[in-house]
Amino acid sequence: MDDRYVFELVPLPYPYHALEPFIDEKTMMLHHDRHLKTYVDNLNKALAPYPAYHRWSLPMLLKNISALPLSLQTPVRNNGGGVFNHNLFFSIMEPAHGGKPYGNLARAIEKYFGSYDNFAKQLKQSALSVFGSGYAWLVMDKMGRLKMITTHNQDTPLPLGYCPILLIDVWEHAYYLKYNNRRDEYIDAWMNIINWDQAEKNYESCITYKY
Ligand code: MN3
Repeated sequence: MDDRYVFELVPLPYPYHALEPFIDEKTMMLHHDRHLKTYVDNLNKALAPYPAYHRWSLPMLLKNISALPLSLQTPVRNNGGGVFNHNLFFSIMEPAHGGKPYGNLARAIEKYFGSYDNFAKQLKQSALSVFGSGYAWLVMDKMGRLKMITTHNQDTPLPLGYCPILLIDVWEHAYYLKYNNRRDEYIDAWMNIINWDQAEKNYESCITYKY
């Protein structure tokens, strides 16, 4: 995948039904084929008249949002953020097999959160605390420390200087069909389908490249 204009709809890395029973097939179809596709299309539309930014990667655009022309800032923030967040979100899930963090990330989670159970509890609290639409994140700060943060709408942690490791989407479109207003049940279910291999890779690349 080329991470520059013209952006493409990245295929889901598993079938739509692969996350059942935790996330239903219909939600995954709508979430990927409609919601993400709309962000991709609108990001391309917004960037089309600005060839100067066609060589910028998506993380570059998002990290340097305040350096963009004013008329580009909101569309990139909303649609560029929508593309970045969803590609990361879909890649950080996988069919459940009872996985837990391992390796360097597991050691870092123990160091900064005490234990996996405590980490899971805090992530749930964080995700419940998002008012309206947004995300709860596990990120690495510039000192290499793990932190939990929340963002609203399609904002990303990149302008804040954080490197993303994993995130949970708590927009209603992520869970409403199956869980209705029961966000807490969705979060509990979601903890079963975290792709810890990918989370470990993200952590390693945060350490190597920083953002
Ligand atoms: Mn979403």
